[in-house]
Amino acid sequence: MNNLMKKIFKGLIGLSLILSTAGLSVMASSHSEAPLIALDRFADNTDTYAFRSVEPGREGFVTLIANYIPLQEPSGGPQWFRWDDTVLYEIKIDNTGDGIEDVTYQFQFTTQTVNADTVLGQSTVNQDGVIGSLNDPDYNMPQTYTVRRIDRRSGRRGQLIAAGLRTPPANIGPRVTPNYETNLGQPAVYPLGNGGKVFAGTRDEYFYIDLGVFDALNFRSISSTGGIDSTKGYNVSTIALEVPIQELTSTRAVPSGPTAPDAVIGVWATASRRSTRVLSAGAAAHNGNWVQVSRLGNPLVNEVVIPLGLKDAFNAISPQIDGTIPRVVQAVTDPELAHLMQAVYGIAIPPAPRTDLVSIFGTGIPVNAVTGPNYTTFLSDGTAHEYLRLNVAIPITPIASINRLGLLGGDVAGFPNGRRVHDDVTDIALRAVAGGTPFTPATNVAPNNTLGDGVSANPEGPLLTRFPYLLPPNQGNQPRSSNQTLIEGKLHDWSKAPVVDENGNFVN
Ligand SMILES: [Ca+2]
Ligand SMILES: [Ca+2]
Ligand SMILES: [Ca+2]
Repeated sequence: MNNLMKKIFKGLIGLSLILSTAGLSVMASSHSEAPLIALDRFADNTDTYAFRSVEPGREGFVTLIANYIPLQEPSGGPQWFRWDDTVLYEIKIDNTGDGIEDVTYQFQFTTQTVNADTVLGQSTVNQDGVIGSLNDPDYNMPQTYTVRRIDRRSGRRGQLIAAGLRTPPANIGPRVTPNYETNLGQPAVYPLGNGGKVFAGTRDEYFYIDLGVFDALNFRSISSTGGIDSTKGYNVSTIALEVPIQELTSTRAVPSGPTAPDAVIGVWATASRRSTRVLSAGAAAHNGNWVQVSRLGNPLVNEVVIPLGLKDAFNAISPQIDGTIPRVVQAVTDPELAHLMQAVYGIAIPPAPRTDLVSIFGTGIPVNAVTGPNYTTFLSDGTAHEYLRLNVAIPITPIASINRLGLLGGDVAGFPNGRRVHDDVTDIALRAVAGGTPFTPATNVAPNNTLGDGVSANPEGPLLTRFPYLLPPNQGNQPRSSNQTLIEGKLHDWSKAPVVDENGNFVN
């Protein structure tokens, strides 16, 4: 443990002892106020991403992606999935290390109804029954949204940076939504006044994982192949935002280099609901203050690190107070998952306290001998705050050279430097928790450093090479349960990995 890490760790423990009473009261109030997010999927964060844009020519921008509403069955009509008009969706950036957001982007949606006198929902036959564009009258329940930017230093005043933007409908099928990506997907990418872009709509779930992890680590495989993607064929709702680097840093400038004091930003996403919902016959009124019900920074933290009794509370709190809750700190310094790995796989794990994990998830990685003088993700006021940390001065890795294992694969532009959509965070997290990294040399041996869930690619195909990167949504007329389905006139065998082109058309 170097001196800096010692100091941070002492700070964590000290704070947690002093403030343990405050931590407990947070738990109690959240138990009585926060709904269980599993019962509230329209406000459920699934993944958060933050990376310097890898689309050619866009290195001066950061792409922020917040996904919500998990495991969407593409054929779930006639309403399909849409954004919840009563939820406040937000992406937050801390650039000073205190765990408090300095820049916030807010997204709010409004659903219109063109023709209420139809048995159908999102689409109907108002004209010819084909939704050929975002403004087509057959798009019967279009949603529009606003984007607001709040800057803490300018007095928390919200600035409206876009309004009236239409979201695309669901990918209903080739009859109602033909040429989906050309007609509806790409037209829903809007330019912003700051030179950036924004998109909000349904996409293919790119977070591939074999959910055998929840069956006591009962993976079909514990390496890079041999698993089955549990999210195959499902969609997710994506907010993607691209903004200039200088809009996010503490100096409001492009940092001079990776070790400059303004080079690292912290990123997380949240969902909030009004505190009161009043039901009456056929209607619901939403009033009161916004209450945060979901939060997501680093992947898999709330799933596999935070203990069950704290999961709802963790969803409701700000990163500002993470380090003040002893049980949250302990969950990271001595994670249960590591002990489970030790028992199931019979492997040695690093001893607690896991300062390696505290730095990855809670404080950022300081400059060190392993990653060299030009690498750091450190951003902390001395206390742990859990969110993604992106060093915006580390150069991008061109798409063709990206390694899915990020830093562990020698690709310093990837996780845990922010999180790219390309990063296989399941394998990275399994190896990190098992101590299979250069930060814990004694356990950086097989199988600790070769662990994986057996899924290393998205079965629907590789990412787009342009914003919003995620693939078009899977079509509603292809039930995901059957092994052989007719897709755009061709019999498709789901047991083989399908490949789609950038228009969402299957090419095999
Ligand atoms: Ca801050
Ligand atoms: Ca997928
Ligand atoms: Ca994997």
